[in-house]
Amino acid sequence: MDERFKRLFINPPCRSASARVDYKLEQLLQGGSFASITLAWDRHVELNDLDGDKQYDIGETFSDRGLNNLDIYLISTDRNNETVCSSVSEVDSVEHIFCPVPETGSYKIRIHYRQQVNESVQPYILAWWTLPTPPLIIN
Ligand SMILES: [Ca+2]
Ligand SMILES: [Ca+2]
Repeated sequence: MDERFKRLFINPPCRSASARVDYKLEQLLQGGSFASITLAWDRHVELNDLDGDKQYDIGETFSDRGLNNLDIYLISTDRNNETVCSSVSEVDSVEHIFCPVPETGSYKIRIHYRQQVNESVQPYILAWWTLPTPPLIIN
């Protein structure tokens, strides 16, 4: 894996439910290569703070406030924003895509905040690895 092409973004917030955030890939992706994309976020829990000190102490518990539903897509911008691959679990806190790039061209990654279960702002982490086209060499 070439580290030059590994990108990581930490905690850009979605503004509200049904929000979409697009990350346009700067370089063309090579047809026949594979794209690996992973999105992760936390389940929202609240501390049952028995002594009111706003810190966890032994014997205290957490209440599960549920999991907001985020999905990811790999989209071809050359093909009028056609979805190439998607990861759209309704229950998990991770979405992962590993799929072939159908043809050399421009692509973007879309995060879709599909369903709000707790807070409207949902931090997440997105990482991806792709194989851009080799640079054109002119002699
Ligand atoms: Ca406490
Ligand atoms: Ca999902």
